[in-house]
Amino acid sequence: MEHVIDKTVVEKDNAAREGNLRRDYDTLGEQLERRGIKIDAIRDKVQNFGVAIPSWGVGTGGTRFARFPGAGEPRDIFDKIEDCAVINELTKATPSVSLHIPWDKADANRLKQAASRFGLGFDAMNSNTFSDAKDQARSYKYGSLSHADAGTRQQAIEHNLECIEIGRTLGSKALTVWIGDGSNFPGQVNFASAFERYLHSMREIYAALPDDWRLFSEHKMYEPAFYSTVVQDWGTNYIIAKELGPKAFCLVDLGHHAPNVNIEMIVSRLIQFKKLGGFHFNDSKYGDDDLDAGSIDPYRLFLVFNELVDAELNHAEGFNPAHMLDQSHNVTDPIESLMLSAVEVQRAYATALLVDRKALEGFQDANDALMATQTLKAAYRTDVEPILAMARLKSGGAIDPVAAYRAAGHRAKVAAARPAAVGGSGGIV
Ligand code: LRH
Ligand code: MN
Ligand code: MN
Repeated sequence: MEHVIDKTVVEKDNAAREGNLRRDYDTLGEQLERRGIKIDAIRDKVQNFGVAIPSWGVGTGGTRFARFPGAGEPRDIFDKIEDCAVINELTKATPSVSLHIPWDKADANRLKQAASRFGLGFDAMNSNTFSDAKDQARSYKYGSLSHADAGTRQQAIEHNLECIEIGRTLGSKALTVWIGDGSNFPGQVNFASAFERYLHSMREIYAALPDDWRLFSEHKMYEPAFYSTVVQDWGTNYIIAKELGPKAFCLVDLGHHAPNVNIEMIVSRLIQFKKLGGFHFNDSKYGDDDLDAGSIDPYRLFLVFNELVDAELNHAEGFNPAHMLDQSHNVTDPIESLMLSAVEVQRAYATALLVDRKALEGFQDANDALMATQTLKAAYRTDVEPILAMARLKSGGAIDPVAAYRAAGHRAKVAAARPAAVGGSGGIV
């Protein structure tokens, strides 16, 4: 397997940190032992936990006002795959890439080869009918899968079928459909007709799914449509998954809800009714901010994982969520942000594994609200960094991914090889 980052740099950086890490790990191990938890078992679970990198996340994003490209921006999907490889080499937490078509369109066999050089696989394929591709016959300005015009709907359906075809060659097993369809003014569309047309289009896409694939529909409250959105919330999303059939599931992007919505409870409902397909992890303060996972409200991320771990330990039927990041970076190096987000997601998983579930159940049954919530807090307050770092070390990654990345001077190297990207106005979703 090829490496992008010089292994000797990582080894040197690890060597300087390993002694302290082992001491910290042993100390934490002792503490956890007192709580009846085997630290190595948690570390093993963390080691096996992966989250996919969105190909679109490794470039600098932007807002609708401006985009300020960074140095060494990936020029194409092959550079993006190389950047994804860096993230996985150092964190050992991101074994796959989630592609967006047509942004990442290239010969599928070449794509597969490029990824397998670095031992990377492909998670869900993403279709794009929220912007117009070059030379496409009909515009998505007024919608795609729910468009009033049958020809435009057909074009959007065919695009999704093409994504499935590309994904088949790549070994992907899922298609995520997010549409921007909706309206900006009351009266602009008939809610029921638009949703009916959407369902009709999705049925055709569903019918083309290979047997071992899943179809994820992703809801989002608003943006780009600001009055109504066709797939606006988890309720509508659940209806979609239910209407389509057993291979259809709901995808939860953490940034796609109204502020203060209880996302962990949505997650619980979808698990209970076997329709949780997966996640786009990120964080937000106001809307679909696409900030780094756990950067604003790490406790919420923990509470989401508390539900996921509960389902995992209870062997909830059909429970197999896809874990993906979906972020946009304006002021940080995307590789650094994505590495830290992958680590944050693992942190939420590890801390949720520490919850004393038996005690929690007892407090719930006894209506002891204070102790129940303290049981969650006791897990959340535990600093699991030594577990995460040890999992990385054992898998051949970096104890401190950002430090190793900086020591390797990777950004400067690619900046020299990749010509500067042009800035300009925004237009990111
Ligand atoms: C929409 C979204 C969706 C898209 C991605 C680029 O806001 O979250 O997942 O595919 O952003
Ligand atoms: Mn998303
Ligand atoms: Mn989004």
